[in-house]
Amino acid sequence: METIFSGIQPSGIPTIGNYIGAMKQFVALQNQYTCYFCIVDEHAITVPQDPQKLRQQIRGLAALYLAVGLDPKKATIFIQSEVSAHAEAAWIIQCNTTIGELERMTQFKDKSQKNGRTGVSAGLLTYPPLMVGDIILYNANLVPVGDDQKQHLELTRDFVERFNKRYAQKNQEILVMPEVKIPEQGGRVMSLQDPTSKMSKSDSNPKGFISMLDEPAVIRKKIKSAVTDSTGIIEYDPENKPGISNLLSIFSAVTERSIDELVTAYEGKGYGDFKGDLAEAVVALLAPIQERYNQLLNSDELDDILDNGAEQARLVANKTLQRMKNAVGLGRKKRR
Ligand code: ATP
Ligand code: LTN
Repeated sequence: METIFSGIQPSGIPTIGNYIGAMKQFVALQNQYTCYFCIVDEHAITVPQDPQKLRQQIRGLAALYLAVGLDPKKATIFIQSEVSAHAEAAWIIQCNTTIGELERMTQFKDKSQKNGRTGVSAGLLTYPPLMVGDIILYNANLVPVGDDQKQHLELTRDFVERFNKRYAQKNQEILVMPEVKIPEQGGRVMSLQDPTSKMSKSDSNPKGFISMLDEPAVIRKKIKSAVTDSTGIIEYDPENKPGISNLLSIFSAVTERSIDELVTAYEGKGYGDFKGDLAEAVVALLAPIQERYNQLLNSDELDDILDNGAEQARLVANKTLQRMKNAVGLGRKKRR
C-alpha cells in the first residue's frame, strides 16, 4: 500500500480553506493509503506565537482532525514536536540545501518582504527543509496539500533526487520520491474580502475567512458580506469575477455539486439567494463537526490517540533518520 503524509500548522483555527484544500482530501484518502497526518507545531513557531494559545491550538487541531472524520484506526495522527526525528532530519536537510533555493520560496519572499530581513526569524527561511523532513521520514509517496504548497513539494523532490544521487551506495535509493496531490476543485480558496488573495487563518481581518469553529450567525454574516461584483450574474469566471467564482467553488466543494450544476440551478437568481443557500450549506457541514470537536477537546481519548500516534510515528521516522545518518556518515557505524 502506498503512503501519504500531510500536515497542518496549529497557527490559528483552521478555515474552510484548510478544510477544502487539505482535510477533506485526508478523510477521503485514509481508506486507500497508509496515512500519517501531523499537527506541525514546529512549523508554527517560525512566526511569533503566544505559548498558551499555541498549546490550545495544537490540541484543538488534533480534535478537529478527528471531528472531520479521520479515524485513528486507519491513520496515524500525531504532533510533530513529539517525534524528535523531525528536528534532527531538518538539520541534515538544511546542510544539503542552498540558501539560494530557500530564498526563492514565494512564501518566504512574501512574509519577509512585509517585515524585512531583520524582522523575520531564520526559521522562516529554513522552514521548507523541516517540511521536506516531515515528508521523507515516512517514505511518503503522495502529499495532499493546497495549491500554495506546490513550490515546497518541488523543493522536496529536488532534495530527494540530490540526496539520493549524492549519497546512494551501489545505486540503492535512500529516500522515497513523493508526488504532490492538489484537489481539482478548491485547491486555492480565496479570501471573502479580497478574492485575489488566499484565504488564510492568520488574516488580520476575520471577515476574510470562515473558521471551522465559527457559529452559524457569524458564518451567515461573513458570507453575506463577501465581496462580489455589480453584474449580479452567477457565473464561473475567476479572472474577471473572482468573488462570485470563489463562492461557487466553495459551494461546489461543500456540497459535492459541480460548478456547472450550480450555475444552471442559479440562473436568473440574484447573489442574495445564492449567498443565503451557500451559508446554509456551510452551516450544515460545520455543525456536526463542531459538535464532535467539543466532545473530543477535553477527553482522555484524544490524549490516548496522540500518544499512540507519536509512538507509531517514531518507529518509522527513526528508521529513516538512521538511514540518512548512515548515508551522510554521522556518528559511528552501528555494531551488530
Ligand atoms: P496561514 O494561513 O496561517 O499562513 P495556512 O493555512 O496557509 O497558514 P497550513 O495551516 O499549514 O497553512 O495549511 C494546511 C493545509 O491547508 C495546506 O495543505 C495548505 O495548502 C492548505 N490550505 C491553506 N489555505 C488554503 C486555502 N485558502 N485554500 C486551499 N487550501 C489551503
Ligand atoms: N508547510 C505547510 C504545512 C506542512 C506540510 C508538511 C504539508 C508542514 N509540513 C508536510 C504537507 C506535508 C503549510 O504551510 N501549509
